[in-house]
Order: sequence, then structure tokens, then C-alpha cells
Amino acid sequence: MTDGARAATRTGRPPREAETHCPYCALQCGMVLRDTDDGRIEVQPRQFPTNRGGLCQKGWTAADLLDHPDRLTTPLVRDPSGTLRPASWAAALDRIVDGLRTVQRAHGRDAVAVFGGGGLTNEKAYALGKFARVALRTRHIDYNGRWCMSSAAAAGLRAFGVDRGLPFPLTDLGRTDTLLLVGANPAETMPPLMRHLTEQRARGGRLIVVDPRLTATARQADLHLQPLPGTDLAVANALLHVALTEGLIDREYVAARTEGFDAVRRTVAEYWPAEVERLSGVPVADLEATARALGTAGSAIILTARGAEQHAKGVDTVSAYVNLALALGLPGRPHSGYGCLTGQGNGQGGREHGQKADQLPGYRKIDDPAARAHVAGVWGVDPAELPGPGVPAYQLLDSLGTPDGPRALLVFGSNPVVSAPRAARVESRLRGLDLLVVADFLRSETAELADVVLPVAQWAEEDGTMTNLEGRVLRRRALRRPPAGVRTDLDVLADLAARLDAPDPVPVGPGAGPAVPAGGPVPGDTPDRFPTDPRVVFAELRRASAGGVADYAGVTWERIESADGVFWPCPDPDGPDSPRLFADTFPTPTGRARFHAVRHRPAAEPVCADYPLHFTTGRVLAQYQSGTQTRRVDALRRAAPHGFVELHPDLAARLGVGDGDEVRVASRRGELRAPARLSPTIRPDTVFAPFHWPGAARANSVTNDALDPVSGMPEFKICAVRVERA
Ligand SMILES: Nc1nc2c(c(=O)[nH]1)N[C@H]1C(S)=C(S)[C@@H](COP(=O)(O)OP(=O)(O)OC[C@H]3O[C@@H](n4cnc5c(=O)[nH]c(N)nc54)[C@H](O)[C@@H]3O)O[C@H]1N2
Ligand SMILES: Nc1nc2c(c(=O)[nH]1)N[C@H]1C(S)=C(S)[C@@H](COP(=O)(O)OP(=O)(O)OC[C@H]3O[C@@H](n4cnc5c(=O)[nH]c(N)nc54)[C@H](O)[C@@H]3O)O[C@H]1N2
Ligand code: SF4
Ligand SMILES: [Mo]
Repeated sequence: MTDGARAATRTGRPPREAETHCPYCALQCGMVLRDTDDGRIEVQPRQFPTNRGGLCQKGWTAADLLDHPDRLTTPLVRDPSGTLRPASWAAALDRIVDGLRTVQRAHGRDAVAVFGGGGLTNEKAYALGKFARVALRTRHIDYNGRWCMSSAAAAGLRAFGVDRGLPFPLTDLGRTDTLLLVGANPAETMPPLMRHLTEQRARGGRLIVVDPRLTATARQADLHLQPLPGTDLAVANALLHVALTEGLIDREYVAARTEGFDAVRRTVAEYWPAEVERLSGVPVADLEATARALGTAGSAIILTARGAEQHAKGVDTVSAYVNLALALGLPGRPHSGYGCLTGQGNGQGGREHGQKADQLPGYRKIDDPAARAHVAGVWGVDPAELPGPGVPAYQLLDSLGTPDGPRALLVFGSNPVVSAPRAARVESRLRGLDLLVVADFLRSETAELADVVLPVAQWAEEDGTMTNLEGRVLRRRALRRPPAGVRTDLDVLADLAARLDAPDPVPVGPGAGPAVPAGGPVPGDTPDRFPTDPRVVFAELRRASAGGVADYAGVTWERIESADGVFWPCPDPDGPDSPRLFADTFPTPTGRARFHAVRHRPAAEPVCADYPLHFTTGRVLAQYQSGTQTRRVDALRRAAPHGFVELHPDLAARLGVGDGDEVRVASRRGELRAPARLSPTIRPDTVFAPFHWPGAARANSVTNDALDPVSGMPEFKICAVRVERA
């Protein structure tokens, strides 16, 4: 029994507790929160199929932010002198509505934009997409998942007809014979996931890791391939080349279940292992060993994560690994397949219900007339009134304040000043806005630039659902109510929508279409148009998603609670859910999976005499994303106090840099300064920095804003730099 529970028993009061999930990453570890008698909140892991009773340090300390002194408890409005000052909710919301109307009157509806996040619950992500289309009537909404999942999402859609990160439960990892991890470091990014890998190896399975660094994950592997960043596509094509020459292809599966293999066969014929060794640095023997380990195993899983995906060729790179998986006959077979490790807490659900520029709920396309008619029906508006597609996240942020770009932005759940590529440029775009609104519970670096900051509830104060990396819909449960002065995101959206709905005497400006209010205030239904109760929002989301690719119609909160979550698609409340996809067919028009012939191309920015080194970025265990949250947790700050630049001792010696020396990493776009961390585990031609810190150590001052042409994913994982002692 815990101290809190014991104390509660002594006083005869039951401890207040909630079974919920960690607020941070997509593993969504199960945890129990308890209100102890001395006013603390205790976090305990609980058994859940993904975390199996484990938590990482971030999960253990997640409750530290609930009563943190930095917590926002009142709206802030920028005064004429430029200072953010506490204000009433009424004053803050009036300022926002005035600002939005002024901008839309002068520049049209699309002059207002919304930026969301993959950490928002399904209910909030859904409400945000609806708010943009129905209350603001703008086409401009996108979100940070564009920087995270978009390459794998696009490749999955074009191959399988559906984008569900893992098309099988995570527990399959423990039961597969060969597991290939490409550009994933779960030992730091999802530590409890390693329990499944330990099980896999204990059963005699083989683990192969592809990473330019010998990471904590790669250390546990039977084989570590250490390619030059940006060469994963060539490596995948070489693996398929070997599989073909060694007769490892599953011909029956290819014939019966796929289409388009011939073009792929011709393309990979050019990818001779010896040439790919020259390009990537991965020895021929390792390419052969990997192809054999995959092609001769009884079962095999190939997983990609951000290392392979965050490139201007991220979609094609994922397609190359999907091709390999299909040629080996893996998708749909027991304990086999291709998957991508989704990152943010609701990275999966957040990309299904309408935060994406081209999307309506249920993973519907916003330019599909049938989808528009269905969703407009649920929303009670005319389909013709729904805006068309907007533009992907970076393009959106880069257009802010420019003559054709939006002049007002509302941010819910992201901190692009730290996390956007080429961040200095994004920062200057944000500064050029007429109105910047940020809803957050902390003063993030982006909130610091805002005209209005709105204090919102944290995870332990709200109910809702999250969809984890397996496509499993989970319940987030509130332990307590938000502190006085704090509102939920749903409440904020509802209040703003109601204020925008109120008649505006001045008609909206050029190119704006019909006048605000959006869709006209419908007598009697205004209070329900943006419900604030997440259960009611979820019921509406179910209807809006019904019949879509990501169909939640059969998912109810009760059903989630009675099992360990519900896997989508789940169209029928009385029918089965879908833990495993593709056993018999693929949701493509022909029922077959589609190969895509793809070719290697160099990084968008090659190294040269002035910028001779490859720069790549990523994560450390104790910090999360832009760090707004984890940099404020004492234990995590002690574990990872500041940014650093990881470089090989041989390179350091050439540069005259010692361990701990301050170094400058410069690219054509900007520079970062941080202490050097020497490590023989990284390639000598590559330097690495985590992206969790703002200011001088900001990795994204350096990164390249080259984008994948299909997904809009920025090239976070490779650019050319010069390194010198600062
Ligand atoms: N501690 C912690 N955990 C997190 C997060 C966090 O911020 N902190 N964020 C969550 C989110 S949103 C995400 S998206 C996931 C990300 O999870 P991961 O994808 O595991 O994380 P990264 O560290 O970004 O990248 C993984 C690895 O890619 C390698 N890499 C770099 N360039 C290349 C390349 O060109 N090819 C290959 N093959 N590998 C390369 C890096 O060395 C790194 O070890 O983590 C989630 N979990
Ligand atoms: N160089 C480099 N840059 C990267 C990456 C990389 O690997 N390298 N990875 C990219 C990836 S994969 C990702 S996912 C992005 C993430 O980068 P960001 O989008 O900046 O993500 P977070 O730091 O999680 O920002 C979330 C913000 O929203 C707040 N917040 C959290 N929950 C809620 C909520 O429910 N409501 C509201 N209103 N606010 C909330 C938090 O306090 C925080 O300020 O970074 C990307 N940037
Ligand atoms: S692995 Fe992810 S979900 Fe689990 S405790 Fe750590 S941050 Fe939270
Ligand atoms: Mo992410």
C-alpha cells in the first residue's frame, strides 16, 4: 500500500485516484494518479499492454507541473508598452475576437490561421478542426504532426490505403523473429517499449538497428548498421536487391496481395550492395546479413521512426521499407509487418480528425465532395460553406505576415519557436503577425511572443480520449478540476465560437465570401455547436468519423473502459474492433497493397568546403520536445540540464575541441552554441544535437527547411554545417 493510501485509510477517507495515461509520448503508458493527504499527487505505473508496468523518468515526474509556480492561472494580454499583463477572461477573449474580425474584414477569412498539436486529445483536435472550418471559416489549419508523422502517414496511405502507425498490437514485437528498427531510439524515446524487445531477444529473436549513432537502443542489437544520415532509402533498396538475388521474395504473396512490383524490381536492380556501401558506409556483409535475417525468418517486423522519416525524401524512404516488407510477404502475417513508431501522446488520433490542412474527421479528404457532405451534415452547415484545403505546417508558418499569408494565428499545443525548422525565420514571421494567440499552461517561448496567452487545463484535470501508437483508443481521466482561473481548451473554443457567432455589424472584407458569422447563428442550436463536455464532443466525433478510414463510430467511452482500449477502425458498437489489419485484404480500391518504385537522392543541402559536416538532431531521455514542460521539472533538469553537441573524438581532435568545450555549429541559416560531448559512438563525419533547448543552444537555428514534396516534412535530420570552438 502506498503512503497516501495508508494515510487515507487511517483517516477513513478513500484516496482520490484516477486510472489514466502519461501525458507525454505515444506509448501512453498506463498510470494511476492519487491525491495524497499532504496535497501531493502520487504517480504509480499500472499494468497496461504497452508499458507492462513500466514508466520512464518523464512519466514518474509528470505530475510535478500541475502545481508548478510557473503554471499560468490567468490570461495575459500584451499592453501598449509591449508587456504581457494579467487580464480577465472577458478582456482577453474580446481582444482576440476584435483582432480576428479586424484581420478578416481587411484581408478575408483565410487571413486567420490555426496551429494545433499531436498532444491534444481526440476531442480537442476534432473541435479545433471544426472551429477553424465552421467558426473562423478559414482554410488555414495545420499542426505539429506534420513535423512528426507525415512522411510515414503518406507512405502508408499510398501503399496500404490506411495510415495507422502500427497495424498490429505492440506485443507482436516481443514475438517476432527478426525486428529491424530504422532511425528509432526507443531506449530513450519510449523506454518501457524496450520490455518487448527484451522479450523478443529472450525468445531467440534478432534485433537489427539502423542509426548513424550507436545509441542505447543500438547497443542492445545483434547488428548495428551505421549509415550516413540521409541514405536509408538506398540501404532499403540494397536490402531488397539482396533479397531478390538470393531468392528470398515471397512470390505467392506478391502475386496474390500486391501490385506494382515489376517497376520496383527493375529499380532495385540498380542498387548493388557494393555501391550502396560506398554511399552509406554500411558494409556489404551487413546488408546481406540483414536481408537474410529478414527474408529467412518465420516472422519479421520492420519499423521506421523519425531518423528515417524527417527528410525531404522521407515519404520515398518509408516507401522503400514498405516495398521490402511487401516483397517479403510480411504485412498481415502473424507477428510480422511494417509499422512506424508514432511520437506524440495523441500523434495517431491527432492526425485523424481534422487538424490537418487537407483533412476532415475520420481521415476524410477535405476536397472529396462526399466527405464534405457527410461532415457538413454532422456540423449543421452547408457543404459549400466548408473551406478547401490549406497548406502544410512549415509553409503555413513561413507565410505568416507576408502579403499573401495569414495575419493572425491561434496556437493550441505547440511551441514552434523551438521546434520549427529554421526557427529564427519562423520566429520573425510570428513577430510580424497582427495577432498571435497561444493557449498553453506554461509560458512557452512561443507564448512569450503572443498578444494574448490563455491558461488551459493540464492532462490530469480533463477527461477525453487519446489514440496511442497502436491505433488503440484510450481514456484520459481527470483526477482533479483545473485551478481557479484556468479553462479547458474545449471551453475556450466554445466561448470564442460563441463570441464570433454574435452578429458583427461590419461586413467582412475582400475575397471573404459570405459575411461572419459562420454559417449564421442557428437559433436554438448555438449552445451545442461547440460543446464543452468531452463526452458530448466524442459522441459527435463518432458520427463525423462514421464511414471514414479512421472510423470511430463503434468506439464508446464505456467500451474503452471495459477493455484495454479499442482499436480503430471500429464502425459498429456491437461489432469487433481491429487490433490487426491486413490479414486478408488492404483497404485500397483493389484490395491489394501498392509498391512504389523509389530512388535515392542526395540530401537537400550537400556538404561542401565551407560546411563540411553532416548535422543531425534528435532527443534525449529526460527532455520532451520543445522542453516547455520537462525543462521545468527539477529531476529532469538535473538529468539533462542543457543542450550539447555530440561529436566523434577523432573529429574533435582535428577541430581542436575538448570534451565540454563550447562549440559553435553553423549552417547557412544560423548557428547554435553548446558544450561538446565527445563520443566514439557517432560517425566521425556527423554531429548530433538534441532539439529541446531554446536560445543559443537551439538546434533548429541550424536545421534546413527543405520539405518533402509529398508530405511537407522538413529535413530535420540532415544539413551541412561547420563546427568550431566558440
Ligand atoms: N525522451 C523523449 N521521448 C520522446 C520525445 C522526446 O522529445 N523526448 N518525443 C516523442 C516524439 S513526438 C517522437 S516523434 C518520438 C521520436 O522518436 P525517435 O524517432 O526514436 O527519436 P529521434 O531521437 O528523433 O530519432 C531517432 C534516431 O534517429 C537517428 N538518426 C538521425 N539521422 C538519421 C538518419 O538519417 N537515418 C537513420 N536511420 N537514423 C537517423 C538519431 O541518431 C536518433 O537516434 O519520440 C517520442 N518520445
Ligand atoms: N531539430 C528537430 N526539430 C524537431 C524534431 C526533431 O527531431 N529535430 N522533431 C519534430 C517533432 S517529431 C515534433 S512532434 C515537434 C514537437 O514540437 P512542439 O510542437 O513544439 O511540441 P511540444 O514541445 O510538445 O509543444 C507543446 C506545447 O503545447 C503545450 N501543451 C501541451 N498539451 C497541451 C494541451 O492539451 N493544450 C494546449 N493548449 N497546450 C498544450 C505544452 O506546454 C507546449 O508548450 O518538434 C519537431 N521539431
Ligand atoms: S515512455 Fe512515454 S508515455 Fe511512457 S512514461 Fe515515458 S514519456 Fe510517458
Ligand atoms: Mo514527434
